[in-house]
Amino acid sequence: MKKKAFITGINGQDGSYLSSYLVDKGYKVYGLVRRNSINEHQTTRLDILNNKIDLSYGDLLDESSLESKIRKIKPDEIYNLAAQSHVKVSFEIPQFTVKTNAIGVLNILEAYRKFCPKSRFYQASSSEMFGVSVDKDKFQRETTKLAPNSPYGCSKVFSFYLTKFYRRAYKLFVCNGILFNHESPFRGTNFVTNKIVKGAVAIKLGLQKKLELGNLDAYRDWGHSKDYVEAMHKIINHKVPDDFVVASGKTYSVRDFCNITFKKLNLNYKDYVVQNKKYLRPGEVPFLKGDARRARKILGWKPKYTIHTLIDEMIESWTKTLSK
Ligand code: NAP
Ligand code: F7E
Repeated sequence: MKKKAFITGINGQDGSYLSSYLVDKGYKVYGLVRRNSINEHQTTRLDILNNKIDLSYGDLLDESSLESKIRKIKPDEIYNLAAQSHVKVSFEIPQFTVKTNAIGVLNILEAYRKFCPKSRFYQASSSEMFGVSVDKDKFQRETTKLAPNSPYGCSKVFSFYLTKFYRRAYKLFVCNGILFNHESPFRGTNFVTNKIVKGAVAIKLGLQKKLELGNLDAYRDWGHSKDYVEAMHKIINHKVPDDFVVASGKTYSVRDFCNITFKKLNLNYKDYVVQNKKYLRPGEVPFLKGDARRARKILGWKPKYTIHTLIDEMIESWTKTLSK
């Protein structure tokens, strides 16, 4: 019989790559989507999957929709990817962010505990939980102290500890992937990588003159979403429930990312990038670099993309879209 996976946040960046990955592996994939007033824009990232997945309406803040779906589907694996995932936006809508990313996780954990406790549960935890904390060797790893610096980071720390508690108290198969930034052509265009690549390509094509950004001196450890959803599957299929850091182990500043991207288009970023204070945050995470040695060693996870192949793919995608 086909294994069944239930994914919240299925129409987001990771949800769509994870769906393709699991469909290719022979899973029956079910997903939860929120009702949206423009129906045709809701699932564009899932277009290539046509009728191969089963979508239904629900919300992490609506317990009854979670309970009825989990009771009916009885999934083998639950991937909780739904979140208000934008860090800057979390300063503007902190209550909604915390309700979704913290209480929402409590809601789905309870539905799982009550109605499908034999299933396995993956929680999308984040390197934002480390916040301003870095080990002496300049890496963050599973043992690094958590010091979040945004409402988003705080909400993810709550759900991280909550899932660990459900594992300990109720002996459930609950695991966390502590994922560092991962990007793709499917990334929302208000996240910095896709904003930079889209802007640089638009400038190259003569469609835009300047690119406004915030803090150019923050460092991030960027990977590709395709590699990271593979890690999610390995984490949930490990023999014991555990928590793993997933990262490339390399770090670049936002300025470096601009430099690399514009250079690939034979442009100098200094001629086009301007700073606008409106993109600065009340709290910043200045430096992220993950040590994913445990995931590599124990799970055999190995990313295929580098920052260069990631940017090349994003440039190709935006060139196609903007040249139409
Ligand atoms: P994303 O593209 O923003 O997708 C988030 C998804 O969650 C969307 O499908 C969104 O639906 C859904 N959602 C938001 N609020 C919801 C609610 N109340 N009920 C049900 N669904 C809701 O994010 P992503 O990049 O794929 O990230 C997936 C998960 O990994 C998130 O939990 C994120 O916090 C976490 N994470 C991401 C990264 C990263 O670098 N990408 C790193 C670490 C952790 P709508 O389309 O209707 O808004
Ligand atoms: O910002 C700086 C900004 O919004 C990266 C989410 O997936 O990864 C993501 O969170 C850096 C920050 O991602 C602009 O200040 C400069 O230092 O692309 P971002 P993020 O905040 O790191 C973590 C791991 C998650 O879990 C989150 O869900 O870039 N930056 N100028 C800018 N950022 C944005 N968005 N826009 C700018 O104009």
